[in-house]
Amino acid sequence: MLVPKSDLHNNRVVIASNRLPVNVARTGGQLQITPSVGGLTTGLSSFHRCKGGLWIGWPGINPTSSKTKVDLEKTLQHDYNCLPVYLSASDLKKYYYGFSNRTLWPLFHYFTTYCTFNASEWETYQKVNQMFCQKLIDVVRPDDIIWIHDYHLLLLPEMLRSNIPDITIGFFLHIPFPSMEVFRYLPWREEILQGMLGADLIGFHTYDYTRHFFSCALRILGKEQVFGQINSGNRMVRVETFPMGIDADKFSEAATSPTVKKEKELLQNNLNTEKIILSVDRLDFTKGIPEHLQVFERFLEKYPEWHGRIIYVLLCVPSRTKVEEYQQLKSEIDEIVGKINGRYGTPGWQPVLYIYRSLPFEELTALYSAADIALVTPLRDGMNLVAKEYLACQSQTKKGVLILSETAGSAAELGEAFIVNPRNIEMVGEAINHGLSAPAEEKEAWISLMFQRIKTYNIFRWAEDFINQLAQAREQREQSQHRFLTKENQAEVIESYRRAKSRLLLLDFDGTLVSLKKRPEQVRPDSKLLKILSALKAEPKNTVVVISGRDQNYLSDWLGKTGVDMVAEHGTWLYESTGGNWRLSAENITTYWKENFYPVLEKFSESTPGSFIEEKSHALAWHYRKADPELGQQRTKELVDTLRTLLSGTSLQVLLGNKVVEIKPSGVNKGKAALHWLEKLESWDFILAVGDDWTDEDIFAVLPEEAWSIKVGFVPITKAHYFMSSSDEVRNLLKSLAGA
Ligand code: ADQ
Repeated sequence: MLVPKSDLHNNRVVIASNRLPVNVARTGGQLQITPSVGGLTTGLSSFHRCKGGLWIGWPGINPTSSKTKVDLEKTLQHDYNCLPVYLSASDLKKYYYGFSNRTLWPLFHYFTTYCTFNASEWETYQKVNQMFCQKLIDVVRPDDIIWIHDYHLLLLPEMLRSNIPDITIGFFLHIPFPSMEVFRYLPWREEILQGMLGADLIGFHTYDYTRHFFSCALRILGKEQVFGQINSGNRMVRVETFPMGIDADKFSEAATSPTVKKEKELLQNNLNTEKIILSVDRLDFTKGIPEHLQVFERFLEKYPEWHGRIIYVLLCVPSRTKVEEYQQLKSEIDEIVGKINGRYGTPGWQPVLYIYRSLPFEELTALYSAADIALVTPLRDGMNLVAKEYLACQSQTKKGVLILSETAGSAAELGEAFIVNPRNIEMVGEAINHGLSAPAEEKEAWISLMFQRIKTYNIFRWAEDFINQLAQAREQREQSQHRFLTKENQAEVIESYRRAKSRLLLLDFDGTLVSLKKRPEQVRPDSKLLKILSALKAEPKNTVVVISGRDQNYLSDWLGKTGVDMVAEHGTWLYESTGGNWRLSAENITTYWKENFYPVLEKFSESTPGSFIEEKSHALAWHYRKADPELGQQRTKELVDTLRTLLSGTSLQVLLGNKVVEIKPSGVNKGKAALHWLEKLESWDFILAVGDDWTDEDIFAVLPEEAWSIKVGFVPITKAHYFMSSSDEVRNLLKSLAGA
């Protein structure tokens, strides 16, 4: 693992999220500032308070008078380190209630039938992301760390990157990243992925979300991940899993504080019950609140011995109250609560205590510490911090039981909880019953183990971990940026070419002189390229060699007229213009083996639609460029495993190229071929080697230190000294050399 040279811990962190950690509302003509609710802000606020920095986002209000706006901005900045982005009612309607909460939120939580796909809302979503971008551009300093949060701002990383290319950007998604099969519904899926890839580091709560993101990047953008990184133009983007924590000590200490103890006593006296079950949720369809109630109703039906002895406290905080589905959900919940209380309640016992508001911290922690069972069973949840907050509040008494949904991100960390399928009403009811009778020592053991984990990987460790990884990503980007061939470097190349008396140019073909196409047979060198190659060849001081994986016929047909030297089939065949004939690079190269291996490749082709075999004179290649990318990767692993076993003890080797697996005689590679020319002179005055593929690494490996070696496209590991972005850039450089 790379150790960051530049530690980012002293740099200012600028957080950007839809909502600020405080909410501004007008009550009785006065502006009231209160903490915002919701997992993102409650979690991150502790970090922000401790770290300082700046937080930009929507304050919850759009004052009409510009003086109020300015005054509020001053107060927010001075007292809370916050900077407001004011949004108009129409922007909010389309960007927040619309695209964010009626498209992205339901889609990412697998509620596809709730999704609307509206082009005008999408436009506003882009516009608001642009507004956040402008706000950041106005205030950021070059050394700032920009930390963008959540699904409202998925386009912001790339927008900011294109305006400030060198800025350090982290992005964290607080909700699930859905599987490819669901994500692909989104009409603007490419734009969303590209938007996220503007960051240096992208973080998700669980490995499943990370896996889904990789799969979408591969299938939708054709971008493969290599060691957890995705190539995005001239940069690598890291993608990592960071399960978000809470300020565990704050909750744990609060639970035993005198104020909270008093609150708890008051609560217990008022409720006057043997056992308490508690749910704490934002009122949202993903949280499965009607299902919680169904579970409790079924529990009462199945276990009548608990009648009059247990109360279910259902605490819901109002959320997105302007969205129709949320209003309907609220009515549904009201109705079910009424039904259960009507059916089972008695003059002295009300089974469900339903609270529909945000509670102050002390009351919330009192409830957490009084509850015997926390029913945390969302239908789908990115992480769910309530589960962790409950455990922290139980860390002293250790009397509680956590029932946790398998579809909440936190289930990946909290394995000692009763993990349930939230839609299986019987299963959850039984878990409640077991939880109520669980032996004290078992409960103690479970809570101790889980609390230890959330105490260690708390919100501060989580943020530190993210910032550390971001520092490494930035370091890597800076190092790699230095290796892109700048204008000055190009001038040096041209100058050293000009001065040289003997020059060797070793050039790969596909992806280097011409850009890659889905069907290799469609690639034809155009007249401009042929002109450049002819001009370079015509210069007597030059030796120009095109080193390719293609066969001799293709190269002769298309490049023969330029007079350049050529290498076909990755070094099997050599052609020197002085000799005028193709010849094998070594005498002992055989072909009899092909008939044994062809059936093996045939089997893989049959089971991988879209893949095909190419038979070369001395090699067999299995191409999967047109196959399903994930299946292609999987089959490649299987094929390589199979071939490695079959090839051991033979004089053959397996070569992995760009979406191709090739079997060929061992000892033949582009590097060996390059040596043939390199060794022609004791020392060349000027050597240039350019290639884009793994197979070109063999050329870079045999070059003397002073050679100019250029990799086309960015990869984290290469033996080449420099990078160029595209084959167009390579051609421009060659054109300049030809003219020099
Ligand atoms: P949320 O969907 O808001 O967060 P969650 O993680 O459970 O979900 O956080 C809810 C927060 O609101 C908790 O801190 C809780 O204490 C607080 N809260 C809930 N009801 C309350 C009430 N009545 N009074 C006071 N406070 C209340 C999103 C994602 C989650 C992810 C978080 C953090 O949907 O999956 O865990 O972000 O990344």
